[in-house]
Amino acid sequence: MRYLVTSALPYANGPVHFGHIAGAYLPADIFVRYKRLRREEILFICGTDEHGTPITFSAQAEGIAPLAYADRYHEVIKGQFERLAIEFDNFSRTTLPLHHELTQQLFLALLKNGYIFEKIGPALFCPSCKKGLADRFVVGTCYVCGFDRARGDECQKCGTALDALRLADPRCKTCGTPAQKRDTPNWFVDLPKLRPKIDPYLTEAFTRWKESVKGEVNKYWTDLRPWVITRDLDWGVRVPLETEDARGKVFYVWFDAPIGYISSTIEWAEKRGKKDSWRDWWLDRKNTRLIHFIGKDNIVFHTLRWPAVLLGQDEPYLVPHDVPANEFYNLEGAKWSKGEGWYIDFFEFLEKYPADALRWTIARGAPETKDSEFTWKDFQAKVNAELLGNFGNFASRVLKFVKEKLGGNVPQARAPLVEHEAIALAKAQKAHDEIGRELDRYGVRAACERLLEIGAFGNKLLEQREPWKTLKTEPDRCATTLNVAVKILEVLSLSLFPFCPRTAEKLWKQLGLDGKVTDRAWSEPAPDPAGRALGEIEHVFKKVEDEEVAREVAALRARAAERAQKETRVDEPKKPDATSPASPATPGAAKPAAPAPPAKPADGPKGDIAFEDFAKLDIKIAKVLTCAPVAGADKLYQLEIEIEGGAKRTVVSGIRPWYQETDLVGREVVYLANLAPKKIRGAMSQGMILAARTPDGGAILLKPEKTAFPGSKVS
Ligand code: B3M
Ligand code: ZN
Repeated sequence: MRYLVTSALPYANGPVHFGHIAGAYLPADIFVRYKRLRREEILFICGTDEHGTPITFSAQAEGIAPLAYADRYHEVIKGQFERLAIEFDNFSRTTLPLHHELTQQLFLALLKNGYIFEKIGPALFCPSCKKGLADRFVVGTCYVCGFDRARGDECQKCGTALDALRLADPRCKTCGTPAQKRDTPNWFVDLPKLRPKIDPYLTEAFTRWKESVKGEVNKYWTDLRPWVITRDLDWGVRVPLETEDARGKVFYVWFDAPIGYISSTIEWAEKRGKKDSWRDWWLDRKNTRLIHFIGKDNIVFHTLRWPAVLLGQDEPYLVPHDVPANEFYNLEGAKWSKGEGWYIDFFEFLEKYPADALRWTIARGAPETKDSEFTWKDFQAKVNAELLGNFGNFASRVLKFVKEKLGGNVPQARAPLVEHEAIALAKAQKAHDEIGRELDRYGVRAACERLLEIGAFGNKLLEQREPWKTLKTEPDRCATTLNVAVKILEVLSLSLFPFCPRTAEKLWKQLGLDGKVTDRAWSEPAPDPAGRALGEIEHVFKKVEDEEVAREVAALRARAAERAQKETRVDEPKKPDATSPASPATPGAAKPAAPAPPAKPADGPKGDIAFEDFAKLDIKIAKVLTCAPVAGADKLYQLEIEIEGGAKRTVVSGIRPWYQETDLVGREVVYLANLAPKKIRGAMSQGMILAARTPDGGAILLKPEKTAFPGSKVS
């Protein structure tokens, strides 16, 4: 059997965190490594998901183009996977032209087959920004759980994939204005019409899928509705129709994203110079199984909508065979949140600790059936008691003994195996086989437990046989014990490989084995190690001390408390969280607030400043593109301005009493660009427009004397 394994395509919108890794990447990598050792034919596919509104937001906030933003995070994320030894056969991008073409082609096939219809219907619109409010451009109250800041496409509290039109109190995310409904054409996948294909597929798949996945599917399967797949946006895959209605329409990111699995495979095939070989994978239903590793918030997209898109094609595309979705993996009792300071910096972490320590900790606590979490204390326990105390201890006892007491070559088993030895070896072998069976059914956690047993059998054997005593009294016995211990250590290294590949490779070398772990197949009988010279002993893990744990936890809490404080300093008071405290809390609310940093006196002595300080101010010319009053604030305008290179920024400015909207649009202003962004009346203000004060408290905007270009530096 061949396996086409995918991990969810991460949004190129920031680095991935341990939660993502636990959900979609590490379990997949473990599975793939294991299956390769089983000599199964595998293709492991991923890439970045580069469309969608979150990326346009982030890019806008930085004043750069979405593609430039995606470029950066594509590289960052790719680097993260390399650091973690998560090795895809191909890591692609959904902004590749070949992906756009394929998406359009699959859409057209659905259209031709009658599974797509166009309909004019209401969509949300912001009267103040004068634009359509797709997905995350709108916030409102979730109709499932009541969370009052749910995003238009998905509730970040209860995880429901939402229909923005059904939100209560929808408002524009950018300016806070209540959204209006406006009729606009859109294209829908006719899921009800695809039912004759979907029903038998799901019925059959349900014989395999795990309960949590079936539960999620059931929420949508009974009440199948047409799925709207187009948006009024300028970032995404264009709808390939020449009609007036299709102008300015792109596909919803969740329509094109899973197609990225196919386009990544095509890219892989092209790189190998065998362009058409992707078809051997995607169009061979009989011999290939498609397996999607994802987090639970992605279930409906992978189990219902995506298979529907595939089933509506002419060609016999694979449909998902298994969808081993994982629950959430939190951090110290709360959800990961960069904004709220509740995160661990990935790269800093890996400066301090080996990647395999992280892989092991996450694998041990993999959120397979319920949410789990990373805690520093648990990390410490896993490293100290398991990687060091169990595996490391066993390895170093065996290797050191052979090196120091037996001349460095693995001794022959010169006496018949006594019961302890025979049992330990048989049990280790059995645990190895069980690890395989667990991994065949994606049971990473259970597999880890079997692995610990192998180390424990080894350690116990040494205690029972006490080779340090028999060394003098019964050298043949001693040799036999060590021969067996080396065999167990070899089993351990092979078993460990899917979980901690770099550590396993190091052990392999220390065991004096040639080549790589992957040269040995999972079930291949090992040759007798007798006579083999061991390699250099190398220690992989270091003890994690209590002080480190205390320091890290304190730093995490302090950062979150500081962020929470900043939040309450901005103009808008922070709304209390609407959800029950039983769910993973939001960081600011969950943690005991750290003492506030001492407040700086508002009017300190006003001394001279150094030129370096002045040079820090990034003042430049900008051009006002749009201007809109901020609802409920009679002094404020929200301006969209152009800075260098056509980049845009949003600024909230208190000049409304002195300027008409029409006075502002098109004019040049002087703009302080690197003022820390601040939330003002619900809108993020990036920087500040400079004005002179008049004696009566009014304001006069500054203006360059001659025409200057947006972005010209003021110094
Ligand atoms: N980018 C969502 C996520 O990262 C989305 C997955 C796409 S998989 C085709 O959670
Ligand atoms: Zn909700």
